[in-house]
Amino acid sequence: MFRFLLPPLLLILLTSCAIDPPAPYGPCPSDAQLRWQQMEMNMFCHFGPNTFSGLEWGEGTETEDIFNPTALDCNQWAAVSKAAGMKGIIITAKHHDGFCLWPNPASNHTVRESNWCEGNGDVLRQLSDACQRAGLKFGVYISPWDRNAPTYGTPEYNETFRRTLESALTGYGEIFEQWFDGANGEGPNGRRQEYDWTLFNNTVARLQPHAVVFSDVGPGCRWVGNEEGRSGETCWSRLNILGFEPGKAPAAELLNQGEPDGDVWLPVESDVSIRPGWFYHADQQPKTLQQLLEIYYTSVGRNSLLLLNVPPDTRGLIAPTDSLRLMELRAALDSIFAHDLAADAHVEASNSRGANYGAANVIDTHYHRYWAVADSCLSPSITLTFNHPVTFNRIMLQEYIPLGQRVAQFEVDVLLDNHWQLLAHATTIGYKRLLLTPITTTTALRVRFTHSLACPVINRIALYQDNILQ
Ligand code: FUL
Repeated sequence: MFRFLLPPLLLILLTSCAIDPPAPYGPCPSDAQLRWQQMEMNMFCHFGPNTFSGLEWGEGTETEDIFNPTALDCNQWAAVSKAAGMKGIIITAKHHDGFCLWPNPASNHTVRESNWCEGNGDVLRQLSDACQRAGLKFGVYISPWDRNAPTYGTPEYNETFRRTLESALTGYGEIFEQWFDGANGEGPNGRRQEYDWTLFNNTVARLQPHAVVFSDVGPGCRWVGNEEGRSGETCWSRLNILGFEPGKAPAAELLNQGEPDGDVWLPVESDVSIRPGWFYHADQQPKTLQQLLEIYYTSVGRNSLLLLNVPPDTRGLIAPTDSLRLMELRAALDSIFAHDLAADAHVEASNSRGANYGAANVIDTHYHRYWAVADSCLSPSITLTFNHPVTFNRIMLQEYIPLGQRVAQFEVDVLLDNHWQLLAHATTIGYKRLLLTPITTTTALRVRFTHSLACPVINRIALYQDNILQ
């Protein structure tokens, strides 16, 4: 009889000894938001009548035939994006001019009405297929502002837009992100539209439950507040959104920095173009490698996802200047981040929650292993000691955001001539924080968490050397 009771008893004893993980703090990311944040860098493609007219905001009066790419090849977009290390592509399926890059049954201003491919072309089909083949995720920008739709400015338009969403979100497989622009100008008859955001968001949620919805205020992720790829030095993935909507958003600074007590989890997306314009213009040049690296540090390195726009040209191809620049960026990022100089450090912390939550987890690359401390410990420190002097100028820290964002302030010291010296200080960490420091050689590095909203939960600390952007 005891023989049978023993195993369950042991199990109960063992589980009661296991230490609980820290309880989630505040709003936390959904699975879809976490997967989205882990993508880190995606490609935006602005493509449509503006590519051919040279405008940035088409009038909506352009003839459909203006859309006439001579050598469209979405496999080339996907190949470039993949080789650059992007994880997904978002295309302007409909920009403000109203032209649809797919034969949208809710519109008469689409590829179907053009001579391109004798009216049988479908850019969304080509791109979604290309993404699937390349192992990339696929997303759509669909502008609610429409300078062509005859019903724009009347309640009927909301229904037209719902049907537009329905068509784009059902015919092309899984959509990882729905991009809603906040722009709300005049329609063809000079009227503005009262958007039914509840209807729009519900439609996306119903048809693509895993899609992250971008707008000024989400609900999936938020605009960074500028078009320069610059997230706040302090950047909380939380925001108070009550009373706001796309186009009627909180101040840019608030979008940029978020709020530690925000009522929802709303991570930041930094959208920026590789060129001065969003659409391709033959007389414009892509940003330099240095500029792109800076953008990487101020977006991905500041708790944001980077959505880098690379506009295809009038042939329907990514220009060689741009793909070359992207390959340079990839090579630079690989050379900087391929080798974690702290990977074999000896790690000790002032506090640990116990087994499974040890300090050494910060050099473990498994995402779900993290260092955690006792609930009451709000300002712990952690020390990494190296066998040999290590030379670096970049520090990467990651908070384990599935349990919320907690760290509000921290300082980094290095051991120089047997004395701890302050090297860097910063505020938030979030999903990922990259600190740029002067080139430093040391045998030990210490991070002191000086202000946290709840006990810090850290899943990674790494050191790198960047010889490109000093
Ligand atoms: C803005 C639009 O007005 C621009 O044309 C572009 O699409 C950019 C990404 O969003 O609000």
